[in-house]
Amino acid sequence: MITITAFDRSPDGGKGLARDTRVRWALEEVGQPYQVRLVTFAGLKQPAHLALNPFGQIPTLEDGDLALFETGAIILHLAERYPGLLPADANARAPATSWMFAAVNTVEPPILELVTARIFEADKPWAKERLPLVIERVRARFQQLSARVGEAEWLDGEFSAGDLMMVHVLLRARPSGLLDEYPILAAYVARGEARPAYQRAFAAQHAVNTR
Ligand code: GTB
Repeated sequence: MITITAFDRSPDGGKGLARDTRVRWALEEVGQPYQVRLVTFAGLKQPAHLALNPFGQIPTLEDGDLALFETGAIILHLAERYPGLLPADANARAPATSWMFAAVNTVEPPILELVTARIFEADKPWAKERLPLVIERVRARFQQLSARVGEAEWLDGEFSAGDLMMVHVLLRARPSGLLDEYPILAAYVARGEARPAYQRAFAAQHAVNTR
């Protein structure tokens, strides 16, 4: 049985924004049952968890002999091992993995900066000057991504691990209101959230975080 780790209690209270949600979603898409080991913030920095993730973070995934960290690696592993998240043809797989990397490497960084600026640095004397710069960097990426999505349902043909990653990355920007400035992206995210696999993943993490 696959085991993942998640926050014992996510700071978002179950809104699905912590990264275990994207791994739960991938597991639901490929139809693999899994169990969850909940870890406290103190537990993340203990040797047992550091052996799984040297950075002391969730999520991790254990599958047989494998112990993985980093959601990109975890979801790529699931997508390669189990059908449902990548096309069978190798040439068609490559663009989907491009989108996975684009999500975590190109779109997620400015969103994380935004979260940092809005929440963790909000009390700094320079926060008011920095925030507009960070917002503009998010808008630039959203403009580019929105132009690419256009009228398409998904990023490149069928729904793939690239869409799963991108939708979950974008969700983190929703509380700021910036996502809703881009109706194409807001609709794209809503299509992801409407998937039954996402609904099951969301419900599972919500149950943990509202218990
Ligand atoms: N690059 C890594 C990956 O993709 O797996 C990043 C993993 C990561 O940032 N994990 C976070 C963590 O363990 C949880 S998701 N943090 C604890 C620590 O570093 O000590 C980040 C997160 C946390 C909370 C919310 N929230 O409450 O809304 C959203 C996202």
